[in-house]
Amino acid sequence: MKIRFINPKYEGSLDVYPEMRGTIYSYMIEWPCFSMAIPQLIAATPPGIETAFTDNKFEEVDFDEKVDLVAISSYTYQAADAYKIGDEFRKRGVPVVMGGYHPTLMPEEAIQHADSVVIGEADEIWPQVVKDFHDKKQKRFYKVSQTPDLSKLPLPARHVFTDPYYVADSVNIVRGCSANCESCSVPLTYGNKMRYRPVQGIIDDIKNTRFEYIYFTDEFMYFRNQAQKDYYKKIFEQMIPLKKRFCMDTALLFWLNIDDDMLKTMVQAGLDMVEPCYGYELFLNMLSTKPDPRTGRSKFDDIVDRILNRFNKYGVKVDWYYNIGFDEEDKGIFDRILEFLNRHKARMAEFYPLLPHPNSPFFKRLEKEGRLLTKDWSKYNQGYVVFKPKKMSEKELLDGIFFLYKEFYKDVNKLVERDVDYIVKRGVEDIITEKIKPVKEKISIKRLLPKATKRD
Ligand code: B12
Ligand code: SF4
Repeated sequence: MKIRFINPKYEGSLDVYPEMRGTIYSYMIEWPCFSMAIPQLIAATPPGIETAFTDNKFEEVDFDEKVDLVAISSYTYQAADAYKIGDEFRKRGVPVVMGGYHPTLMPEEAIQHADSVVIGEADEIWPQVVKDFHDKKQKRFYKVSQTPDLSKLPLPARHVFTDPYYVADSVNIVRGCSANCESCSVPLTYGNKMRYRPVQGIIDDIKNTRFEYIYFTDEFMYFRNQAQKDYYKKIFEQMIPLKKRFCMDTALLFWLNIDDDMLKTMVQAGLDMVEPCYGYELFLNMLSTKPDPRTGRSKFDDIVDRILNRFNKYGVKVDWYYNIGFDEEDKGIFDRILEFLNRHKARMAEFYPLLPHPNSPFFKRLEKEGRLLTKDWSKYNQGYVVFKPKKMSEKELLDGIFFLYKEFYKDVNKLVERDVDYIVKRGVEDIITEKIKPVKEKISIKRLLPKATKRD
């Protein structure tokens, strides 16, 4: 039996803006890592079954290939393509199974394009699904009733990512998020109880990575209580000899809770960059409070300064990640964000229109209020505005985001400093082959080149 796994293609968020398409900006924003869904499923596939992988972002799908089962993984922004791929294979009589966030959130929709849909985390149920297809006894739906035992996760099959475009490894530590942000689908698919993978499994997984750079796929690393801090400390201590560099998503405010000893351990373990996934709502609303006109500063500025001073001391970068378009936010938000970033001498930032993930409380509220503009899932990639913002028009939101990119990166040195290997590798190669336009002549290829990380 042969199974072909497919990761459908998706449009880069910035490729949506005509002026940005094909510029180095679009490379900069697109992260160089991959989803662990398919590597995890390949690892869980029973022995004796042949597996193959197509990453449709980089390779064409061969619809005429002779395979016994096609397994498609799909996030919402990939769903439209996932469905096309499913339809094509089914037209040719090849059975299709779908899973992932989107089919989990919209199983009745996904089943129109597949023979089976797996709802939830498939790690443990997968061998049974494969057996059922093998015996031609597959069910329409497989609903995972019990979350998998994370201590038993096999090491993901990282070798499938052979495409030279990848330059970082993804590593998953926690499943679930208790922040319960209104717009997000993580609590809906994984639940709001944080489930921690045992330290040893994570270290073994990291030892198995192929790149120097690691992106921790946990949406939100918590350091709220001692038990959480102790858990992460154990991971970071054991990472020190592995000589990695890593980026993590977190809430900046938690860093007030982190002592110097912990921060030093993280830096020794390779902490390179922090990306705030600030329970988006919470943090942004604080930021959007207008500064005191007398001082030009908000109360929040002092806290940010304290945190940033510590990061600067250890050379840790912050990538300010914004979702914009919350109900409280008016047209003034763009200037306020820019002023805030400039006040804090920020070097990196990304800006996106807020995304109502399907079936999230925000999505349902927008539907009820008649503010949802489209259910064309290919537009759910945070390049488009898919809902009507409360205090501005869709165009104002999109234009505001474009304004932020242009203004924030007016100093092109900032772009150069954003030394994510991916920009270096893809961006430089493509500048040389003239596939993309550098933002300005000033971006020096020589300055970029030495930073490239080699694959082994
Ligand atoms: C890695 C990652 C990426 C990578 C690669 C994505 C890719 N498709 O290849 C990159 C960096 C490119 C990316 C980009 C984006 N991402 Co992203 N990303 C992630 C992240 C951090 C990790 C994914 C992962 O590895 N999970 C671990 C695996 C093991 O879990 P899993 O996918 O759920 O798989 C399990 C089950 O779902 C199921 N399953 C999955 N597939 C299949 C298939 C079959 C056949 C079966 C049976 C079962 C099954 O079994 C698996 C094992 O249990 C997630 C957050 C998260 N923690 O999940 C966000 C996430 C997927 N991203 C999200 C978003 C919104 C984006 C962006 C729009 C962000 C942005 N602002 O640009 C962009 C979109 C693309 C673009 N325009 O650039 C959302 C998607 C929400 C949704 N409803 O789909 C997520 C969930 C984050 C969030 N906060 O909600 N992303
Ligand atoms: S947006 Fe981030 S912090 Fe909020 S629920 Fe989703 S994953 Fe958790």
